[in-house]
Amino acid sequence: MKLTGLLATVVALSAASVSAHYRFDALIVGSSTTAPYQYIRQNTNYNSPITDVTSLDFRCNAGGLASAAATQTVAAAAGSTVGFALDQAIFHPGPINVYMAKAPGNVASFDGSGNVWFKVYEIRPVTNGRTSITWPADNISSFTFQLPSSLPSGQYLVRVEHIALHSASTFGGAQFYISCGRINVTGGGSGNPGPLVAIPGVYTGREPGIMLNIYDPIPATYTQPGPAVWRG
Ligand SMILES: *[C@@H]1O[C@H](CO)[C@@H](O)[C@H](O)[C@H]1NC(C)=O
Ligand SMILES: *[C@@H]1O[C@H](CO)[C@@H](O)[C@H](O)[C@H]1NC(C)=O
Ligand SMILES: [Cu+2]
Repeated sequence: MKLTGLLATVVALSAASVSAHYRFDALIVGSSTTAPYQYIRQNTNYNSPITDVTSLDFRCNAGGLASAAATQTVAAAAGSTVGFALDQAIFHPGPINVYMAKAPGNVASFDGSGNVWFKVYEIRPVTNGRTSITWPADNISSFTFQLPSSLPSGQYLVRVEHIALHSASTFGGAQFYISCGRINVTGGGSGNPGPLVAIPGVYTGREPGIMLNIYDPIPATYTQPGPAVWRG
């Protein structure tokens, strides 16, 4: 009995530590951090990472399409500052990409399928001729960026991915930490965001910035995965 109880505790504790990954759980609008999962679609996998870039879960994380109805939409003016906050600091090395997709109607019923996603922001590593590679996203608990002022008004999904690269030297080794939020862009312009990609579809998993060894040898350069950032 005692041993079984102890084993159960050990199993529960190790499950807890496996599940204790950082999550992008809140949107930042202007200078306010919103409540966890108020405007972010809740996932159901305790944020064990997504590693299959062709999976539907790659779009908005496991459960992220099903939780659409429970999520609210926050207003943010084109040209204003938005961002993501995490429940704990990022603790794996890797870059960040943020994509947005405009819903044809109400974002509450938008599943983000099709060639609808453009990149709006990225955080790249800093390389130094094979002597070092550092990751500005390491250890951060939030980040913000500016929405282009020519971004058209309307309702959008905004999707963040942190690509953890500590075991990325083999296919499928990169770990994606993903969340989708909902923003109603107001006061927008007549820009034409692009290039547009599908998610999943944007990556094969064999990109030089997804399947690589970041330790030995230290990469001389790094190729950020995905399309160029649309700057409006
Ligand atoms: C991360 O941040 C914490 C708290 O500010 C600090 O103690 C720690 O040294 C930082 N770690 C890295 C790798 O920068
Ligand atoms: C989005 O903003 C527009 C303009 O303020 C407003 O009319 C509309 O009701 C908003 N929609 C949502 C879903 O918040
Ligand atoms: Cu991990």
